[in-house]
Formats: sequence, C-alpha cells, structure tokens
Amino acid sequence: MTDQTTTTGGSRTGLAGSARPGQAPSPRDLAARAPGREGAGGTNPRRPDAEPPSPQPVEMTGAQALVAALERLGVDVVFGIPGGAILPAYDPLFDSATVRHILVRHEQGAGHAAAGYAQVTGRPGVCIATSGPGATNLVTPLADAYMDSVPVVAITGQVPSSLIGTDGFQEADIAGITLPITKHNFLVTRAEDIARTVAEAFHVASTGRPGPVLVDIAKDALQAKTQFRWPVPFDLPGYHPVTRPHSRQIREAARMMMAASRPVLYVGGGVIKAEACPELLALAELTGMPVVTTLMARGAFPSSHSQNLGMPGMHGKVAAVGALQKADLLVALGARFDDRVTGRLDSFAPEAVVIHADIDPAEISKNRHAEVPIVGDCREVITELIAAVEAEHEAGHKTDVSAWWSQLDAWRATYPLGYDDPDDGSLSPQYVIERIGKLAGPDAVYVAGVGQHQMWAAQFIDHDRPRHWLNSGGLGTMGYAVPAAMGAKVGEPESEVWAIDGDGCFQMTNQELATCALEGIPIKVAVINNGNLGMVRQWQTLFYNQRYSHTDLDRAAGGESLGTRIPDFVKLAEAYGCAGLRCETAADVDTVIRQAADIKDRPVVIDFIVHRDAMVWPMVAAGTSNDDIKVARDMAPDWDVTE
Ligand SMILES: Cc1ncc(C[n+]2csc(CCOP(=O)(O)OP(=O)(O)O)c2C)c(N)n1
Ligand SMILES: [Mg+2]
Repeated sequence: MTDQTTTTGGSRTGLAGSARPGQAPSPRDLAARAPGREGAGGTNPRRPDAEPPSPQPVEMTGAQALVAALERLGVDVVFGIPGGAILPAYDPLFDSATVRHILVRHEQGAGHAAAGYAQVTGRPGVCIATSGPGATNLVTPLADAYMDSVPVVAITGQVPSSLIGTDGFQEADIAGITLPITKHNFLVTRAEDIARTVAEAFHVASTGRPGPVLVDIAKDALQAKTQFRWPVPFDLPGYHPVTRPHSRQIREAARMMMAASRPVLYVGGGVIKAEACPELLALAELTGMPVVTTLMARGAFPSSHSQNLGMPGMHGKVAAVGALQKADLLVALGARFDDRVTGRLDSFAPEAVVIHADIDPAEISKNRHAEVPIVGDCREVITELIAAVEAEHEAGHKTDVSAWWSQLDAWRATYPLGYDDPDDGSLSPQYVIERIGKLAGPDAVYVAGVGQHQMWAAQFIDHDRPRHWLNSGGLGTMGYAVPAAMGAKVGEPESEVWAIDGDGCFQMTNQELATCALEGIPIKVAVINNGNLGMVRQWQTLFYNQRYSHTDLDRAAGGESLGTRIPDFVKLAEAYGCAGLRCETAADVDTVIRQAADIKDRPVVIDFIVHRDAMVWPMVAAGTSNDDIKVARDMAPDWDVTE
C-alpha cells in the first residue's frame, strides 16, 4: 500500500481511480447546493450555521481535521460506536460544540439511523465505526442505502497504513467489500487528504443520484499532523452528473403525451429525492393523467388526490397494476422498472411506449427500452415538461383521457383495497395499521420494517407528504424500522415518528430502543405481532402446500405453543426504559394508539397481537405476469368490467 489517498470508484459515479488536481467549486458552495427540504440550493432552518472559512492553514491532527470538516459541512449529528482504529477521531468529537454523537448499540443501527435521518431531511446522514467488525456491521445498511439511493456518509477507522494488507488485528478491506454497494468509496492514508475527502464524500453522496459513500481512514492518518484549510478544492475528475434535460427530448415527450389515449405517470422515489413533488402535482393536473406511485414514492403525490391510482406492483392496487398493463404510454419519472413493479418483464405493459426520465443514465433502458430517454434531475425535467405541454396546449394539441378514466374508475370501484376481519374475533393487522394512519395523520413519519406489515403500511396509510414514508424498498432489509425511525426522529424531532414493525424484524434491531431511551428520542413502535415471519408464511401458504418450515416465532421447535411470550415485548420495552403497551382487541386499538401518542418523554412500544394468518392482497406471484394479479386467493380481476 502506498502512502497516497486511494480512490476506489463505485459503479454509479464514473469516477476513476486516478487523482488529478481539481478546480471544482468549494465545499461550502456544494454543501449549500446539496438538496435540502426546500430543494437543491435550499437551506434547512434547523441546520446549524456552518463554521466560517479558515483561509489560513491551521495545524491540527487528521482526526481534528475530520471533525472540523464535519462541522464546516454543517453536520449536526453522527451515529456510531468507537473502537481502536477510529479512537483518535472520538477524542476531538468529544469536544465538538455542533456535532452531536449518538452512541448506538450496533453499527447496523448507526447505518439505518443515518439513512432515516437523510430520508426525512434530504441531507446526508452520517455514521461512524471502527475497523474490521465495526465496518462490516455497516455492510447491510450501506447496501440498503445504495438500493434506495439514500445519501449516507460512512466514516470508518482502518488499521494503521503500515498494517494494511497484513491481516492486522481488526483489519477488513471495507473499501473492497463495499465497492459494489456504495456510490463511491475512499481509503485515506494521509492526514492532509482527510478534510478534502470528507467534503468530496458529502458532495458525491448528495448530488446526482444520491447514494452511500464510505471514507475509510487509516489510524496513523488520524494521528498525524496536517495543515487544515477550509474550504478545500475538490479532486473529482469525471464526476459531473447531468441535471439539465435535453430540450429536444422534452419536446418529443410532450408531443407523445398529447398523442396518447391511455397514458400513465409512473412515479418513483427519484421524484422525492429531486424535491419535485409540487412540479409533479402541477404536471398531473395540467394533463389530467393518472398517477401511480411506487413503494418508494408513496407521498410523492397525495394518496388522497383523485388522480392517484395508488401503488403498482406485486402488492399494488388492481387499478394501478391494470393502468400500467393497459397503458399506451408510460411516463416514468425517477422510477427504475424494478421487478416488483413490472412482474414478468416480457409481459409488462405490452402496448406502451416509454418516456423514461432519470438522473442516472444507467437506469434508462436497463430493464425496459425507453423510446424517449431523458437524463436529468426530475425537478428540472418535470418543470420543462410542464412548459412543453403548455406549448402543445397552446398549439391546440390536447390529449383526451376521459375514456381511459372511465376504465380506470371502473377498476377502482370494483377492486378497492380491502380486508376481511378474522372469523375468530382476533385482531386484524390491517385494521391496526389503518387506525394508526388515521389517528397519527399525514404529518407523522411512518417507518416500516419488511414483510406483510410493510405492505399493509404502504397500502392502508394515506401517504400525503413526501419524506414521511420510509422503508427498505430495494434491499428489503428486516431490522430497518427501529433504527431508521430513530434517525428520522433526530432529523425531524417535532414530528411524531411511528415505526410499524413486524415481530420478526423487531427482534433484529430492537437494541436501539436503549439508544432512543438514553438519548431522548421518543419514537413510537407498533409491533404487528402475528407470531411468525408472516410474509414468508404467506408464500408457504400459497406456494408450498402450507408446509410452515421454520416461520413460527412463538412456538417451540416441535411446534407446540408454550403459553408464554418469548420475548415478551412489553417487558422488553420496559427493560429498555420505554413504555410497553399491549393490545389484543379491535375495541382497544384507538385507546392504545392515543395512549402512546400522549407519552412524549420516552419511546413507546405497542405489542399488537394480531391474527396469525392474514394475507397481503392483491398479489402478483413472483415471476408471473401482472396480468395474472389476484385480488384474493384464486380470484382474478375482470379487466373488462365497466362502471
Ligand atoms: C435480513 C432479512 N432476512 C430475511 C429476510 C426474508 N424475509 C422477508 S419478510 C420476512 C418475514 C418478516 O417477518 P415479520 O417481521 O414478523 O413481518 P410480517 O411479515 O410477519 O409482517 C423474512 C424472513 C429479509 N427480508 N431480510
Ligand atoms: Mg410477523
């Protein structure tokens, strides 16, 4: 290993491994331009004032330079756990007046907390870990953030540079390990490279298609002296995300939109990341076109808006799935034609031509050929589309979508989302989730785990605001909810934050309740306790002849019920310094939700004991066509239904 900063290129940046002097804008400019709640260029009122520039070099250690850079980048919180290699950084961190460190109980919690923070604020979330096992514990949240394009900066300590490559104590090649799951990563072995690299990491994480960036810093670089200067010039040759769409493509898209008779706006999470929700609303209302919002885009367009057909995909609404299947034009905005949306790709939307707008050129025509590819930031794309559509209207070209709406309305009316209450009088999980949504309202932040409860939370809560619905969409990471909710509550302390978690997921990361209790982060956790790994059990019910191989969570290995709760989530909550409540009947649901809402001084866990066999419907079985969607077991919709 040399004594140079080694830059390893992630797959989404186009950055090479070489280092050339850069003449990029200052980090201050770039930090100010990083997307905030008010959009690119916006500032968040809660953001602490960034430190003034330090034009004169100041001598300090690499560790002090790291903390000084974080302060100047406006970082107000980092989630982490110390250890040998990162210890030099923890010393100056102890003194920082503006960077709050939250000591988590597992580095996975730090990573998801950083992601939760980033998703509600729009600013990069920061996590910090030591070398080896500390760093490898970040692998899952980094992969998660990569799949969902969340700006996370992970800082890890590395063994001293003289030990790198020797299997030194707690050495793991975390840059190598995370190369395919980070937007970019860096190994820093010189103190003088630390501040610049951290500034670059923030820039890369938060510009273009957002994503996680890892900065691995050798211990001796943290300990060595350097001259700290701020701002620092960037050295990112080859990293120039295109945000401005091509005007010819925009005009062509507008023409096609006016010529379509069965168009659909297929909206993905990129619209939220680009802060393009007001523009989307304007475009939808200008064109009268139906909108579908993917799992990652719930809240990008109000659920309550009459043009919102709901969520498409494996557990999407019949009208949303049918709209895509029967469309003659798809306008895909910040969406990526994920297999959970398309079903069997070769039978997806067979009659549609595709306009695909995305900031990442690698997404366009990746899964489905786009007749009109548009590379650009969704906010700029939609703004220009609005102008181009207005010009079409002025020229007398206007699409008539009334017949299309008759069809869509017939599907909506005939196949609304619904559920049956369990016959045995036990609690319906959908009812619990629906009531949380109604009582906590559109201003609350909802964070789901992964499984049936996640799908019901996507389906039965009205998501009317962007950045208020957080979940692990791409990776499907059980254990995401509690730590992500913790990060969300830190990012948006005035909002009520509800983790809606499964009994399986909750057992993966509930140790962060200790962090929440000690750090004063009063989240609410609704455990939808069906006693099993429900989503897997559903597949066993449907596709494995009801052979429930290893999905029971509340039974002994032999299958018998023990008559005791292992663990008892109420006692567990109390052991962690939280309030623990339990609810087993529909009659008590509202009372217990209100009770939880009134507890503001500590986290609350509600153990909702629900029916063990409720299923998520509709469903497109994995690998089958969207045309074969079922609204209940063996029940297919009639696509020819009319109102
Ligand atoms: C880390 C991880 N391991 C395994 C899985 C596979 N998996 C998907 S959903 C699920 C069940 C989740 O159970 P629970 O949290 O109880 O939620 P439920 O489906 O019952 O609502 C499992 C095991 C996963 N997504 N993530
Ligand atoms: Mg479960």
